[in-house]
Amino acid sequence: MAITITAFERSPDGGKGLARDTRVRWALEEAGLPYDVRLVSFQAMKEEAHLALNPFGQIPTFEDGDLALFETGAIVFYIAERHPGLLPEDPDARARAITWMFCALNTVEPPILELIVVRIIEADKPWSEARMPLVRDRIRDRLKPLSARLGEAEWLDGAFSAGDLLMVSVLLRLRMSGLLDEFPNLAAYVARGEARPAYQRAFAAQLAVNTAPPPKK
Ligand code: GTB
Repeated sequence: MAITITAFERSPDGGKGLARDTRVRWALEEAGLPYDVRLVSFQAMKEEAHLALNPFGQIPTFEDGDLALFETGAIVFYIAERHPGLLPEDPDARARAITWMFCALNTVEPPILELIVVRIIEADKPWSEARMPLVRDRIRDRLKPLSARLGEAEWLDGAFSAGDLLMVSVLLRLRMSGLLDEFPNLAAYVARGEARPAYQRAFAAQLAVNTAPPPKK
């Protein structure tokens, strides 16, 4: 039975690939797995059928036969564990790659999400402008050690892994901020991730959805 994921009927980013279904699409493409996409409106995401898949009414969700998953990190991990190409065979190298997956989502992404809160969600609040330099510095506090660890290496720990997939996906959100350009090796790392054919296919698939004429109601 084909894998089915959910994605925004229309992503607020208009197809820049920033919604989290792109991460799942990318993992599926790296693993060479075909998949179907069920597009959901903001309203449908809060209805019973979708809440049964994700109690928080969010995308992406993932269905593989009788198994239904939510949380992008868990979905990418599920794919990576069962299909070659996203996690090394060697147990220690595998554990390190998984560490980078958690690092991307738990250590690097949170301050980046704060940037989006300040820039978009709280843009009209009186404290928003004053908070921005602090938020940008907190992101730099994460990028500096990450940049130092990556050095001139191609990927974070040997061959490309699910750790790189998630880290690149997280860093991609910084593009508009200019922060990535302060760390040329990280900018090059993100560019290497984006250049992968699997990422290109994932990006094109979500772009096609978001630039298609709106469905006739
Ligand atoms: N921890 C969960 C996971 O990793 O799967 C978080 C899932 C999540 O945040 N989903 C978002 C969602 O469904 C979409 S990706 N939001 C709707 C809601 O909560 O009602 C976050 C996102 C949304 C939009 C943009 N954008 O337009 O740039 C980027 C990222």
